[in-house]
Amino acid sequence: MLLPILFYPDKRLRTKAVPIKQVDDSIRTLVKNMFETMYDAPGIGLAATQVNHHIRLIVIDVSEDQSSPLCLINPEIIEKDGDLEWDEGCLSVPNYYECVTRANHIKVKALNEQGETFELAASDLLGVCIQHEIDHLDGILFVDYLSKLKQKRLLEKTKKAKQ
Ligand code: GNR
Ligand code: NI
Repeated sequence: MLLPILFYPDKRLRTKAVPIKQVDDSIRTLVKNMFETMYDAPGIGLAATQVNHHIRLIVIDVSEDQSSPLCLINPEIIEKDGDLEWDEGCLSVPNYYECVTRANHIKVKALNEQGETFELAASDLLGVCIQHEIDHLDGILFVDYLSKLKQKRLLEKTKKAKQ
């Protein structure tokens, strides 16, 4: 089932997501629908926040052929190192791309769809994407890192597009 995506500047994108207590079938159904929505968009990541579920769950696939689905529940960055600039986009901010500086190497700890803990080392696009998605769970958008002037221009552009 495709889920509707929230668009900037929707205030619900600012909600802080709560940890998932139990990884059950209702969570697994949401994961399935989030993958479907992400692949359909198409995007390389999707946070539950973006589909108006305010729980700590993200799905990612940075491959070109949908071969590397990754689901992270209650993700936590436990190590960060180095700097990396990347031209980022967001399904909640359509047709807008800007360069953001992130950590280049991260180690993340999370639960999988079975509720088991795992750790993952990530860098480059995968690392950027994980950091972008965890930000969503904290109500943060990549545009928050841009200058006030760029944010003002984006808001004006967004208002124009709506009319
Ligand atoms: O599809 C997406 N592409 C992307 C490109 C560069 C940096 C981050 C991303 S994530 C984005 C999908 C999305 O909005 N996830 O929240
Ligand atoms: Ni996004």
